[in-house]
Amino acid sequence: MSDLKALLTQIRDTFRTEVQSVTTSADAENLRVRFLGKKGELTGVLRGMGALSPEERPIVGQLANEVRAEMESAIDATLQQILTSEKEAKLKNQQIDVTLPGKSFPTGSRHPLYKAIDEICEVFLGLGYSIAEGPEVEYDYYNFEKLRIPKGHPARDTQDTFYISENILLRTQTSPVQVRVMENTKPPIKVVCPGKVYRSDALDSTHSPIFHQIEGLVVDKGVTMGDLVGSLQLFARKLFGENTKIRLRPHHFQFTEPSCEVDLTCWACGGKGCRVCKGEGWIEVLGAGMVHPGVLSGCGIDPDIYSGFAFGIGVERSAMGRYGIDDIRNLYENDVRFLRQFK
Ligand code: 2U9
Repeated sequence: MSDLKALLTQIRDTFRTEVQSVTTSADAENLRVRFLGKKGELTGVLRGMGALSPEERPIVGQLANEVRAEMESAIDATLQQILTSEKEAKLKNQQIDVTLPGKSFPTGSRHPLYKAIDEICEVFLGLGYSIAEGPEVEYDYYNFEKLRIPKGHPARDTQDTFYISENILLRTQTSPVQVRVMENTKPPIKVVCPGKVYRSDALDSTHSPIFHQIEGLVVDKGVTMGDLVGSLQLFARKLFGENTKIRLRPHHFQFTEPSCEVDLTCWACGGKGCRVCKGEGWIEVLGAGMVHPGVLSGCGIDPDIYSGFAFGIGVERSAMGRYGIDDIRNLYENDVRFLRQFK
């Protein structure tokens, strides 16, 4: 019995020394297996207890239990300590320095032409208009015929375009969208139609074979030229500022009668005359007129009951004026050094 007691004390002393040098959770587990596992040192002693007399067994048993309890609680306490400090070390390593400068991700920006389209459409949405879109590859019928420009008419010369076939072409204006709206909608109608249009013009500093328009159309009972003037005045003030005035000059379009070109007081000098307006004080931005009765009836709307006005805004010209761009080609070359300025 005294042999076993001495062995137990020796195992305990060895354990006490070794537990001091445990530094990782893996060390602690190894120690547990070595002393308390199935083939561990303490288990070995307990097996030897079978040879003891019934009187000796409880005495050695009690000591063995004390040793086991001490080992278990020492390992648990050590493990707990290690886990806590391992967690602390991990947190320390993972510390986020919120004062570090962030990584910059290069982001693009909206193209100035589309910024201009958005701004203009936003104003008309605020005035109760809806937005309508339609195909860029269009029938001659919708692009010209329905707008009173039959084959051979001189008005076709100023809107020469690209033909896909004899009767299919790239639209020269967004007017065919309004024609489609009129065919399908009973008035009142109040729409703006933004989009790309095509004309076979040579590219120079002010012309491009692809450009953008926003056309508007209002059709209802009793719509007058006074409504047109009032609406365009409101639009000009909202987009260019409260002091902006408009001026109408007589003009001719096949699809409107009467027709006019519309000037705004120069946004740079307010009307005094400067470099931007070439000393005029006025800048031409859009064309407009009362929808020709022949166009209304051609789209199934009775001109004796309904009347309407229409207008067209050249987006490139508006954007160039607003942003001081002197060459239209800048808008299509997609040079980021140019585009970055409109961020
Ligand atoms: C329908 C009836 C009438 C649309 C209109 C203009 C006047 C106009 C130009 C502005 C600059 C073209 O891009 S631009 O060169 N447009 O002056 N457009 S009235 O009139 C319509 C449209 C559709 C059914």
